[in-house]
Amino acid sequence: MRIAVVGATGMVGRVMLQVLEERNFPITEIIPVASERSIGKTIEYKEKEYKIVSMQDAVEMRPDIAIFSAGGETSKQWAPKFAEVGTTVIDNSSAWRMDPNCPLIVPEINADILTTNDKIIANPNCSTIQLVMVLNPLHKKYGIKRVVVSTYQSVTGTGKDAVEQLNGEIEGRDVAKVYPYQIFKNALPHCDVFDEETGYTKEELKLTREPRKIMRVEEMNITATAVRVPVQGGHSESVNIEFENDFDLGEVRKLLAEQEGVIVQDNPDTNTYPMAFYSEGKDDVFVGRIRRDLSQPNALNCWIVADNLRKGAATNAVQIAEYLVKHKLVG
Ligand code: 2RA
Repeated sequence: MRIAVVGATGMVGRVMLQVLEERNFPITEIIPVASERSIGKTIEYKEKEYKIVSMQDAVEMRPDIAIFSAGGETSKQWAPKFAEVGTTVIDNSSAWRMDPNCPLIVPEINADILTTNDKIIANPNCSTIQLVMVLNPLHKKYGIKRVVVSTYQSVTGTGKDAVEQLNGEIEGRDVAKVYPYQIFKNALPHCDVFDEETGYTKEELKLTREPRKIMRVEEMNITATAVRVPVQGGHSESVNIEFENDFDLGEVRKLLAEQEGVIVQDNPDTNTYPMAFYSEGKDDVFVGRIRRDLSQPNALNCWIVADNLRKGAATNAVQIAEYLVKHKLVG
């Protein structure tokens, strides 16, 4: 397989290359693509140097798959150009996620809808992926009526400039260039930009819309508040789920434990619960603090954590690529 990684020098792009190598993806050639200022530099993949090329050069090289993490504008402009030459694009931006002609995929949930006709495949938002990995098995068993989610999102979701502010290292960095306020010793109820019509941020609207498309459930109501916190390891989410029907807590834990890609960490007696710090570098979605909602029948609370750069972005995209290869949908 000839694989282009578009945005190869960014935080997610670098993790994509790492995950491709770790999982020994069947690659004959890596085509790293980055901004003009990086063209000509090299990246290392499996102890071999690959020169960074321009977007146009990468299109002309006709890779089998192009995995994008380069922002929505770049995806809107270049994903169709790759598709026109027969490349299958897996895009990590929000550009194509709600496009009715583009599948939005979490492999453990809906990869079965993929066909050879899908030339632009959208990778969901990081906070969506970890959420639906828990919602889906429970919805299939009990039917979900409503979800209320509050997120506690790592600064790695913003990028390397934000990470430098994590420890208050804001000398030489304009705080306002990254966030409207310092993130150090703070929490900002502001991820992405505000939507004028609803007062939600775009991050919150992604959480209310993407799960329904992935899970193929139109009537599931979701509301969200997305908060940025000075954490590096991953995103955390406090989730309240109201079901159509009653449930057995033991069965809930069993369903989640049996879900591929989910690990239940849940024992108050031993202070066992998921934490962002310990999720860093891992590909699983961790769930704990599972308990009935004492204020509402047929409802429960839980706490969901995942590394937003891995299962929340790079690993999910690579798993989509693996599915395409396994089912002979590319190459
Ligand atoms: C964030 N989910 O965390 C967004 C984009 N990675 O900022």
